[in-house]
Amino acid sequence: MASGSQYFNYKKYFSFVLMAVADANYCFTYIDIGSYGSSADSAIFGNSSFGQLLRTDGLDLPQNSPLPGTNGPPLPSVFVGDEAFALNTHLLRPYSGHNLNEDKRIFNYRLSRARRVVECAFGILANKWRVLHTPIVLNMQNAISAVEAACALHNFVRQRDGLDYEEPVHETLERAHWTGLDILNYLLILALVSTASTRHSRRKPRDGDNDENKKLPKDCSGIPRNKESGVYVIHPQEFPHPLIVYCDMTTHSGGWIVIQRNSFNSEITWDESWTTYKYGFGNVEKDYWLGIEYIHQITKQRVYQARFVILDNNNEEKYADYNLFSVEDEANGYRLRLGSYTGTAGDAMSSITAGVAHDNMKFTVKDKDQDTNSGGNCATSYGGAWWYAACFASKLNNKNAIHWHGLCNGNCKGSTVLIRPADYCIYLD
Ligand SMILES: [Ca+2]
Repeated sequence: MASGSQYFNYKKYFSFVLMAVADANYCFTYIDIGSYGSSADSAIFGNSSFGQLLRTDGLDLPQNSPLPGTNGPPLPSVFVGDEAFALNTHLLRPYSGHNLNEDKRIFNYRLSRARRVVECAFGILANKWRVLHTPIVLNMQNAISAVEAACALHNFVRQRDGLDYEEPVHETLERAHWTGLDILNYLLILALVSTASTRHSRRKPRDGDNDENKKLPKDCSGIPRNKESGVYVIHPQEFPHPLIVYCDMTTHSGGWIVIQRNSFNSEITWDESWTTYKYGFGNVEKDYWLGIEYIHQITKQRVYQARFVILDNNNEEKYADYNLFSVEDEANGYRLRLGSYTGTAGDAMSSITAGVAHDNMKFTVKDKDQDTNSGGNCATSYGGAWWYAACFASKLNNKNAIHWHGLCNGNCKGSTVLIRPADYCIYLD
């Protein structure tokens, strides 16, 4: 055994750290491997050749240039990293601490979304070379070589075969999931974004291969039914880019996209602006809002159904199914269109007292009043954003004020909103 005691980490396993930079195509452009598992995150980065080159401006980064589609000032290319990194001209990290103001919260959401590329790269890597899911029964030097080889093979396969969409990509940074894995600590994660990311060569198209993303499913109903729930990449028809979503593959035969998830004492405030509600926020693995524009883009592809899952104030799960669900475009205020109700939660979306039903309502946010309340803005009065009428029988986008008429009165414990194609075949069990 060549491994020294410094590889012996606090978990009492022999471990080492893989730190990587990934580009926008999920390929690794730099890896640093073999740092002691007992080292602090920031020390590993600082001691790596990459960290030193970044500090001394020795990396061959592209010239400063305006952001695409703007005449704005030239900006530097940046790497995005997590809290372990120190801020640098070429490195963006999240704001830390609680009680951040709106601008800082939005920045953190956007940064988190950008960082997801490298999280996905790790997910694709570990799902293809599944030895990385388990303790590696090799001496330390050979284990390091095996991981280096897996990273090189990952790039090789990525450039030729593209993304295997059939594998979930969520088991990456959630180290709690990795109970069997202590050889690798995915501690330090960076993704190269901005103009530098476009320099990577893409694979050559093959005959009959017109669209690099043609393998991506249009929604979670395109994921094979035997796959587990988790984070997947989908690409709605006619939409310019893929989306990262959570697919629920178990509830009532699966195939659902989670478009909203909220829980008691949520980490997010839900008190966001129109633009933020438009493009989404939160953590796709925890509480999040997918984005009303994306929900529209998904539901315009075909006919969808929805399930609203509500945890009442006793933590009992109830549901409301609507056999049709669509959201109109922004010009029409993202108006909600629902079909008929069945379920156990009660119909708090449509067949309820006139004036508070949400079916056929536009989407209202604190800075965009599209409700039917002539006396003011329901979102300003009651928080969050919803298909407010004058004002509500349900509201799910609130911190610790989740409401579903007849079930829980602002004290529901959680909610999840699921959508899938209306003609999705269910198992009879
Ligand atoms: Ca109003």
